Amino acid sequence: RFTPTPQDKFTFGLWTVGWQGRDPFGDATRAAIDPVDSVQRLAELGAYGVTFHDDDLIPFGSTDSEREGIVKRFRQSLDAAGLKVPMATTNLFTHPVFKDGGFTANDRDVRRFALRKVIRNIDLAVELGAETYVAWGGREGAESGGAKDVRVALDRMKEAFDLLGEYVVDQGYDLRFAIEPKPNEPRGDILLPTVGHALAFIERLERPELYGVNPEVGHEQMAGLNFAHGIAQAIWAGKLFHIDLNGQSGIKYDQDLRFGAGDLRQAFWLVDLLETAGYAGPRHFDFKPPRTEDYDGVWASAAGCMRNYLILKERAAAFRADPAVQEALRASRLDELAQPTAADGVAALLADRTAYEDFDVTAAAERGMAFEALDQLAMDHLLGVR
Ligand code: GLT
Ligand code: MN
Ligand code: MN
Ligand code: MN
Repeated sequence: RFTPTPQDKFTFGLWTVGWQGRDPFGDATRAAIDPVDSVQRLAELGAYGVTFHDDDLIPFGSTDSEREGIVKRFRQSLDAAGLKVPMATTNLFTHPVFKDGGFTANDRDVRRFALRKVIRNIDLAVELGAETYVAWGGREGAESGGAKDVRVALDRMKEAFDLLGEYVVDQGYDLRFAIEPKPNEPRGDILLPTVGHALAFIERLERPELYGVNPEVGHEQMAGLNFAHGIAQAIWAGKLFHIDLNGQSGIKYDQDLRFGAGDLRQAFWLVDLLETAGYAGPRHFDFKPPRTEDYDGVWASAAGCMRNYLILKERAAAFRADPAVQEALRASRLDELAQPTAADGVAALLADRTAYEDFDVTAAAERGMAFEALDQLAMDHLLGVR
C-alpha cells in the first residue's frame, strides 16, 4: 500500500535530489551526487523516470568527447535501472552570461547562444526518448521598468519558440514544448508569470499545437492563485503537457517542498483532478529536499513525494466513490452545471417567459448551495476519518 511502481509514472529532475542546498545566504550543505547514483536510487524507490537540464548531466563547458562519455555512461545506467527520460530541459539561468535572460536577453549574441544551447540539448533529449521539452525562463524578466521593453521582449520570446518549433518539425522529431510559468525569483518579475499568461502567449505562436504548459504547484501559489483551477484550465485548453509537483505554503519565496507538504487541501483537489480528468503524462516532482537534510533525508523526501501522491489518490478516489458525496454533489447541483444553459438557442431563450418575466428571483436567491456540507465530506476523506 502506497508503494510506488513505474506504472504510477513518477519522475524526478536530477536537479531535485541532486540539489546541494546552496541558497542566497548559505553554501552547499551536501556533496554533489553522481547522476548515475540518482538513477539507481530513484529506480529502487519505484520511480518511472528522470529528467535533466543539459548542465545537470554534462557540466557547462565540457568538451565534445567528455560529453559523449558522460552520455554513454548515463544511458547505460538508465538501461540497467529501467528508467525512462520522458522530459528534458535547458539551463538558461545559472551561468552569468544569462544574467539578463536567454531568449529575451537584450544582448543579441546571448540570445543566439541560448538558442544553440537549447537545440544541442533537444537533440540529446530526443536521442534519450524524451517526448516533452520544458522551457522555464527564470532569467527572462527585469528588476526595473526601463530595463526591458516587454512588448519587444515578447517578440523575441515568440521568435525563439517559433525557431525551436521549426527545428523540431524539420528534424522530424516527435517532441512538444511545455512552457513553465513563474511570477518572480530569480528575476524581480519574470515574463509569462502564470499559467494564464503562458496559455495566451502560446496562441500567438506559429505552430500553437506544439506548445503546452508545465505548471508548478508552488509557482502559481507564489502568485496567490489556486493551482487546481489553473490546471483545470490548462486541461480544458488541451495544454497540460507536463506538470511540476511540489509544495508551497502561501505567498513567499519558492519553497519547492516535497509534494503534499505546504497547501495540503490544494494538493488533494489537484490529485483528484489529475486522476479524474485522465491526465496521462508523468507525475514529475520538482522539489528541493531542505538543506537541513543529509542524503538519508534526501531519499526520505523523494519517497515522501510519491507516498503523499498515492495517499491523496486513494483519499480522492474514496471521496468520489462515497454515496454520501454523490448525494452532496447533487444537492450542490454539480449535475446541473453540466447542462448547457441555452442549447435551445437564443430565440427560444428570448421566448421563454420562465427565464425572465416569470422567473422567481427571490426564490432562486434564497436557495442554499450546500457547499459547506460537501466540503466537510471532502475534509473528512482527506483526513482519513471517513
Ligand atoms: C529550476 C526551476 C524549476 C524548473 C526547472 C526547469 S529548473 O529549478 O526552479 O521550477 O522547473 O528549468
Ligand atoms: Mn519552484
Ligand atoms: Mn525550482
Ligand atoms: Mn519547476
